[in-house]
Amino acid sequence: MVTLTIDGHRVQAPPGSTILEAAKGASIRIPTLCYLPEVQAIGACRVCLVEVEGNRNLQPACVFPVSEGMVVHTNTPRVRRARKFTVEMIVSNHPMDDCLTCPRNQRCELQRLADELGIREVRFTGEKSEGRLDDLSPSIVRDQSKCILCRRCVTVCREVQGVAAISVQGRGFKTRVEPAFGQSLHDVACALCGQCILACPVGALQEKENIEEVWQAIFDPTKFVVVQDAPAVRAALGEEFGYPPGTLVTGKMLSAVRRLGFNRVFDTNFAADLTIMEEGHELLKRIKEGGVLPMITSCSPGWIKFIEHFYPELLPHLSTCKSPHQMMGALVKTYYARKTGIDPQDMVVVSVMPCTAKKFECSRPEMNGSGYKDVDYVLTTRELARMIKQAGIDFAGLEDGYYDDPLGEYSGAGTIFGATGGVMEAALRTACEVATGKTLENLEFTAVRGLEGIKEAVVPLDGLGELKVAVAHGLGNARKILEKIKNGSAGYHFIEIMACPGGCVSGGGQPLPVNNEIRELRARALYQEDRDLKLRKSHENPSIKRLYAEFLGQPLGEKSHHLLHTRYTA
Ligand code: HC0
Ligand code: SF4
Repeated sequence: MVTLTIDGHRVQAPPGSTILEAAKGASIRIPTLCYLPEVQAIGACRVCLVEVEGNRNLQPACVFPVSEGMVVHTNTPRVRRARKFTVEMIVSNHPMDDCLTCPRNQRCELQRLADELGIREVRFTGEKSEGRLDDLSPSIVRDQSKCILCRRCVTVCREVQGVAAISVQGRGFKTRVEPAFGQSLHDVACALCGQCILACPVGALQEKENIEEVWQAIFDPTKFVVVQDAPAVRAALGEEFGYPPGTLVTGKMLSAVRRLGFNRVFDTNFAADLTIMEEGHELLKRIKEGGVLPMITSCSPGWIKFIEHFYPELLPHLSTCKSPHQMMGALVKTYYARKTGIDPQDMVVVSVMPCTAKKFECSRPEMNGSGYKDVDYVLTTRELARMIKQAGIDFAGLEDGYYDDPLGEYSGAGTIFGATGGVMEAALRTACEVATGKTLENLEFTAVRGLEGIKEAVVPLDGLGELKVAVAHGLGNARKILEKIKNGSAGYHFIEIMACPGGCVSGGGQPLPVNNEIRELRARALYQEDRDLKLRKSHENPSIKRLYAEFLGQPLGEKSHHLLHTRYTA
């Protein structure tokens, strides 16, 4: 360990740590702006400047390494002046008239910094950067006028997602972060994953809101409005209401959506169980009949958009299953409509998702198996929280609510879909039992859990050989696996790919902030729910069995083919 002194306190830190990390360990908070934990430390914004004895210039704490005997001061008049000046300059070029109407109002890192540094006036006026609003994509709105050029979004998009849809263009007051040639995000190879939104410290990147359309549907007496919520929403929604990350708020969420005025509340987890039935059988069929292998999961629409843009030649590897919430939409407007006699034309299906790409997915032409738009609107977890606040609902005071039949019963396998490796684990629980006809002794496939970028496992199929599987999360890791498939070195049968690092628990529509610690806490909540449930395998879900008996017939049957499967052709 290295011993140093920070603000008069003796601090120990592992060799190679930065001053910022060492200070954090000693409960000293150094402000940052361009710094993005686990991804970017470039020392560019100069907000984390500190005095290091023996150095004439102030040094950026996020990149400056600790050394034995070092003496650091984080709160001197010189440091305070320098930080304040930097933030004042940024604020002077920011459209402050927009703060009250900005979706990041009260959650903005620049606002917080200006407050913490005691900025009470803006001394610098003059030329300002010009900003353009790009709201052409169905998922993401970019408001260039609010961008502070911290480059966090650029780094995440390029380094983590391996997409590089946005970059720094121009110089001086004409410097802009945007797609090449000033194009819209809608027109470039953007996955719409929303990871750039999570990285943005201000309101320059946001989801495209659909809140008003949903309120209109709710208040329209001629509409029957159904809501479904994704597995990962319940593990994060509470954070918007002050609960610690990793608090499961399923019960309160259900009461809240009912109070908002939705007519029925169904669970995407149910549809996740259904996906496993279809996908598990598809995998076994491909193995038996010599179909295209490895088969890759198809439930993350950011991932679908990525493969369409960058590896269209590998599209036949995708499972033909639609994503669970799209399956749910198709079932609500057919199976449930028939059961209840409600005209599907009068139905509005709303999905609450941790995902921004799902807003794009629901408007794809493939997604109308019911003869109507299967899912009408997608709200992010953040948008649901906004609606709950707009309606004046005291979230913490709510009793636990319930899901409606017949599309609300779910297994633990459906729940864990929300964490990276969860779809794989759920599929293995079913595929192993269906293939061997034997009951699994250990349901927990821990090799596919956790935040390692690419995970692999070999699962014995009791006398029938073995299943080789891999799991990747984050599009940068997806690219590595796809390259292996292309060069023939991927000997897998089945691969799970999720666009977002950590899986849906840290999708682009989830509450802020997101980091690895929070990813783990949210995932842990889902694994805990799985452990607490009696029903832990998709194929044992009684409502799924009833759905097949009453309506679908069998997995991969004619009706399933029509409603639940599609082929992406780019
Ligand atoms: Fe996911 Fe899903 S698990 S993509 O990650 O498959 O968004 O939570 O809803 O549809 O179920 C997101 C999360 C879903 C879907 C499910 C899948
Ligand atoms: Fe990059 Fe994803 Fe943002 Fe598109 S949505 S710009 S792919 S980070």
